[in-house]
Amino acid sequence: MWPSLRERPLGGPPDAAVGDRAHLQGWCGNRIFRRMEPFKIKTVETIPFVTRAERATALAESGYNVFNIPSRLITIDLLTDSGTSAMSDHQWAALMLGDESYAGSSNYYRFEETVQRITGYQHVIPTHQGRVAENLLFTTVVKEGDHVPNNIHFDTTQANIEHNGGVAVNCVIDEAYDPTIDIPFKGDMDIAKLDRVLGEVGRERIPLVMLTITNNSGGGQPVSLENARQVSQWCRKHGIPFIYDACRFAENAYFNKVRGGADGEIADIVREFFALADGCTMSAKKDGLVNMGGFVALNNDELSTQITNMLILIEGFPTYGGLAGRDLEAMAQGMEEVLDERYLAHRIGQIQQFGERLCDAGVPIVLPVGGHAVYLDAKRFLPHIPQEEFPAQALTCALYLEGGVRGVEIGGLMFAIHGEWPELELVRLAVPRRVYTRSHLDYVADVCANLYRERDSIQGLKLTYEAPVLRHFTARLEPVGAT
Ligand code: P70
Repeated sequence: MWPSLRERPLGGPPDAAVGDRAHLQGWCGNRIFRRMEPFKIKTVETIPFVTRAERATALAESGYNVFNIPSRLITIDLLTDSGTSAMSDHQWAALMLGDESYAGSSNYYRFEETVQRITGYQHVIPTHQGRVAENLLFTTVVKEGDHVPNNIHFDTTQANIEHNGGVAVNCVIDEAYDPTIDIPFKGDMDIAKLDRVLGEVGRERIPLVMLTITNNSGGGQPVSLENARQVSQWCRKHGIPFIYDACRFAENAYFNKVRGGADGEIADIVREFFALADGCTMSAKKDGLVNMGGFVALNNDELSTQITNMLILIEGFPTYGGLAGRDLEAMAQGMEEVLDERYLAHRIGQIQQFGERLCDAGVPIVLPVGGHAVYLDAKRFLPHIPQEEFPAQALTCALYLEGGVRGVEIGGLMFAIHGEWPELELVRLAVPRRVYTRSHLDYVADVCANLYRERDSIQGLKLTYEAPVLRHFTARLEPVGAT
């Protein structure tokens, strides 16, 4: 039985010697202390404070879309954990090792060797971010009418598949759609759903199966090693390539260590995962701990050649792929640092604790707490707002107005694109890596709790502009009843 939020085993590094809540607590010899950041601060950035009146104006001018608000008007920015990490001193030092040769930069070779060692994949194709890796892969393998299963596709993956005439199919376990069900690996793929897709369209129409670790659209939930094995076996049986969307691979591995299913060093668990598949796309803006970067890594020679040819067309020469040499060096360093178990214990613990504070205040969130974010459940937060009036977007705007906190809607605005409304209406509060401390997140929890007490005053929204693809980035809205 998976224990309740406060009692569940969380694990920690082998030397922790503190029982089962190590990632909420610090460690030093055999004594237990409160958990602390396993780093100290070398450079600081002033946080903007703005008045409520200024925030109200900014919100109206943004078309009730927080993507349109300038960052100088944001107090705590939880829009995304992507490209927002603080780099380490070693990463900043790595930038000075930039070798900006057009061809054969030494930074590429370090990067290639690092990714090969971490993933075990032979071919390493750098891109400037994750969606380009997806674009390269899907334009190469997806044909009109093809179906691509995933646990849940993220918006850019789905859009890239559809842009190539394919159909993105979500095959996550049913439990993922109920924010109240608290099970350890809610990102797992439902193999019976894979069978169903296969039965409907046939093997030739499935160019690959993806698995997103952790499952971002479903609450940042991990995928178990056991489930990855099952997906791998299924793919091998049917001769279908298996590719990870690996943005948060290290967080996913850590969850497997503390929630059961895998033992040993994080690097070994990571290798075990990658060994089950044929390759991955990666946005290194997440677990690569850089502000820009990504890659495709693959074993298949022919596919890699095709993708590399496309890379030259749209990104650049294969040894830089849309990045400066120095960026490749920083990315290689980040890929190493993210495997540090002490860092991961801090990271996962920080978000767990943030989630606990919200639960204590009665704020409805997705359970269990995921890896990179806490997700507010807007359907339960704002039951008086019907889904057609974008409750999660209304809540996102209210959070900004209340405390200058920027989250992001993951609900109808992002995903209701073919007249079908998604099951989940969430506001994601994504935590940048190594950027905010406990007191920043305590402040956000207070803002959420205040708003929850005054939830009845929050109004729904209606669209005044939408783009044909990925509309949430540029949409404009206004409060229902405004005109
Ligand atoms: C996020 C960002 C990016 C992403 C991802 C998965 C599982 C691929 C990508 C694309 C996007 C975002 C969302 C809302 C606000 C800001 C940014 N996810 N696969 O925050 O990677 O961005 O490098 O092209 O999560 O989750 P890239």
